[in-house]
Amino acid sequence: MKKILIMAALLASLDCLGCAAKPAEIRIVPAPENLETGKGTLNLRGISINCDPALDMPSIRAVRQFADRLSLVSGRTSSVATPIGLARVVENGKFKGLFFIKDASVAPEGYRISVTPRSAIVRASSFNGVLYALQTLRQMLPLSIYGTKPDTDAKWNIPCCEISDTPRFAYRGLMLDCCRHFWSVDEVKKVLDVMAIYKLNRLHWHLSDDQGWRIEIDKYPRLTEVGAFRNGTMIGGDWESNDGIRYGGYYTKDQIRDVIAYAAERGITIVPEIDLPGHMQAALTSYPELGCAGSQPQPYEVWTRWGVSRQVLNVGKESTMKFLEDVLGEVADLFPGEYIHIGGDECPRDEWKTDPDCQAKIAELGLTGEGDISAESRLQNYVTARMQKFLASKGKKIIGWDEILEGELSPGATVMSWRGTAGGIKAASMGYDVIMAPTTYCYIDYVQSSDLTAEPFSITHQWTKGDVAERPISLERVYGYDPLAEIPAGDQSHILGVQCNLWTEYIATPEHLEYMLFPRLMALSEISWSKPENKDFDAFKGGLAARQLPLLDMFGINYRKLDQ
Ligand code: TNX
Repeated sequence: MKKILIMAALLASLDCLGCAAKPAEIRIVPAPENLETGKGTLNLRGISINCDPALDMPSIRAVRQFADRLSLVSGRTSSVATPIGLARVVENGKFKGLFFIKDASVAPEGYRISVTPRSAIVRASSFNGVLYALQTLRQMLPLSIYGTKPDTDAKWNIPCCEISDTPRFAYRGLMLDCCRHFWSVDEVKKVLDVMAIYKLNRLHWHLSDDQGWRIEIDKYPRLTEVGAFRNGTMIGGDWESNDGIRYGGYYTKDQIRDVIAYAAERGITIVPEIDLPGHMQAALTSYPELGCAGSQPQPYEVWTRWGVSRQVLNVGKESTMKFLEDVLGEVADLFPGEYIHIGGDECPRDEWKTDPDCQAKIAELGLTGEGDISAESRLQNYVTARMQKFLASKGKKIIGWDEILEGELSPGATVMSWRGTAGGIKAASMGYDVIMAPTTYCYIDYVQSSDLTAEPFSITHQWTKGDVAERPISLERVYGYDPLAEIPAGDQSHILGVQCNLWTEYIATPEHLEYMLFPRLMALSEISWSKPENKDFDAFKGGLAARQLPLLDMFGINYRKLDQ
């Protein structure tokens, strides 16, 4: 791609960009694979829109929504027709208008846009491809295309250009921790809205943890009656404190179905996570019989502090396995995606060492320790393998945090590399699929600049002595990550993609959540979608200032200001 900056003199009249005097530069985020601009523009105001009837209904619906919005904001109606034989008509090149054509030769999720002064032709093979073409078109239009008020002063032109675009990775994800702090359905939808604009396609929804169980499970009502609420929360970084305020919440199955459908309309698949067999204190509080003998302290309580709880599931009991299969069964029935995340991280195995059921299970399975891998560690392998097999019977594949790689892991599991990149590199070399989400680049709960005095209290403040953070996860740091760096060429096909994780121990309000998400989410968009040769931090940052951050302002979304 020669240049991804579109000199859009046509946008010069846009008041909301505050740049009426000089031509605005727009830079599509994420940077497309190929974009060549030509001479002239095409006016979309009142343009007739034609959709290939071979496109699926969701695609046609998405085009209609675009047309309705364009009609509203531009003040002239654009109607959508679905004439038979459209593809052939377009081949003749004689017609005026905006055309959406199904073209099987376009890569999955990819799209092509060809704009002349008479017509714009969009080609895609899939629903996501159509959505992404529409997102790119929006980014070429005045900002008011995202609004709901007529902006008849604006020029509804797009530049003549040729775009062909495909994502670098199939998995472009964000993890949202709804356990440490709970985020309403509306807040989750707000995040999905922005993810869709930036062509992200997976929301990893962290739904269970020590500090709260967030998903309704019919067979185990106490998970939400009891496990969804804690009696207070530690204050700031003080481990011994407790604000004494009951805190919690959960999603009903109907709410979850609503979020799944909302995400699907935006091309986003939800990956639900039930974190097991550690991070289970909320479940243990709901059903203490799932715990280990002698577990202390008693009674169990939904945790009011952060950190790694030593109280874990008693996986030696068959009844615990049944609990897990029942829960995962309901989760699998609810979520249509192919992956269920089963956690697996940070499971201290001390309780298993003295629990008679766990020791009996270890003996029954003939598990022995070897080198770094203890018999208890192998017991966790057994749990992972059983859940993997159970979920396979429901047509689902598992993802686990990189701890699942310790010991033995059955083929077909996907490893999410979080403790740096080493786990991902190793897993890929062993033939497992991998999603890269290393703390070193992708942990957006970490602070965004080294000056801790200038940032809201975060997990970095908690763990750093003094006022200077050594390795902030700045916008530039996220942007600079290449998920394929260090991966030998032969293993690269196993890297499904990349994800940023937003853990929320120290994030209690939507404003703070948004501050941590943006604009780092746009950097994630670019590292997951764009080819490295098309990345350019300065141009990206310029585009944020000129266009993407004003868009967040328009939506009333908070974000961290750019460093000068
Ligand atoms: C580690 S990442 C965790 C989380 C914490 C996070 C804080 C992972 C699999 N486990 O439980 O919230 O660190 O950054």
